[in-house]
Amino acid sequence: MKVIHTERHRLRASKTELHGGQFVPPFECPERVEHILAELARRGHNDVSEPEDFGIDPIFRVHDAKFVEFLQTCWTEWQAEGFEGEAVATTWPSRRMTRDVPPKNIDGKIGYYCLASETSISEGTWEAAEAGAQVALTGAKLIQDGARSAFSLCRPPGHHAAQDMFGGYCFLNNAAIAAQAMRDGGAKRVAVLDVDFHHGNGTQAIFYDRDDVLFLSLHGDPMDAFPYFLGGADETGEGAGEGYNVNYALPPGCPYFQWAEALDDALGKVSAYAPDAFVISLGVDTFERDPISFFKLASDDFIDYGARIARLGLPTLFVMEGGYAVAEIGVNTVNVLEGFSNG
Ligand code: SP5
Ligand code: ZN
Repeated sequence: MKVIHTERHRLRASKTELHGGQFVPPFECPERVEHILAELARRGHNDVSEPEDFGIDPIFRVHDAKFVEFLQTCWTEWQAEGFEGEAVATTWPSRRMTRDVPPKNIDGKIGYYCLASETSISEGTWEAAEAGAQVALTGAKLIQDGARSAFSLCRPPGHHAAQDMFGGYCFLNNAAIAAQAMRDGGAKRVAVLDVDFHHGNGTQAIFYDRDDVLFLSLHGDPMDAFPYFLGGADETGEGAGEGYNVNYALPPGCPYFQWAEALDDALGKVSAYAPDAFVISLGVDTFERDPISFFKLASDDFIDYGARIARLGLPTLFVMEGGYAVAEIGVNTVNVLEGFSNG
């Protein structure tokens, strides 16, 4: 399977994450990619290439122009304000504060565009996120050109980012940008299946009123897990998109057999939809020893579910999302890809 990767992911290297009331080193760190690359090499997957540059237009197909401009200028404006730490939101347009106008001041503007303050913005964040989107777009192009599968090794991840919101370690929605590019490149229908532990709230929001992109997500029940405010089974789409959004909210301690039951149900819906292309938002934070998640998948389970995905026989793009058990992230990720390729 072709792998797309760029070292520019390293430009995303914030020093802080607000976690349990303290600033800690971020769970979402450059070492994650190092472990995945090392495991790919160890198991003979040497077809690794650099992304092409598709420019900014395919990003604007998914994200609002003002939001993109905010991401591009946030760090400079934050420093100009005289702040010494990394850029962290502290004030939001919450309930009964919904004037819906982005403030001029960066301290207000970051809150306007932020969905979770664990994610700090720092030097290089925009550049890394932009490069990650190109990694996703390059994978989409490979699929459009006839590849059976490809792996876009995106970092930072993307599935929490919506049209005009960042957070949950995400800035640009790589999977959504890839899916939209496939549509623009001639695919009539695209299915996006999100197997990251967390609900793909951004991808859901982007495609919620559309029937040309089916979105399905398996995740920790939002009553118990981040992002808390979206991801219920009752969210089924709206307008033309009614029936084209499917959430599987799973309980704390969820074992593989129960997760796989949800997966099989989701794959049945994808098959019935008969998409021209399939995008997998691949987070491996479903792993039993993930430090911030609560599912109980073992490393071998990742091989099994990769094979189940392969049985649909669809052109499939894997887009990297989360996974924070850093020592095991390579094994778990490559297990999915090999399960798919051998399945
Ligand atoms: C892409 C992705 O996986 N983003 C995840 C962002 C999660 N950020 C907030 C995590 C809060 C976790 N609280 C866990 C408590 C563990 N005991
Ligand atoms: Zn996640």
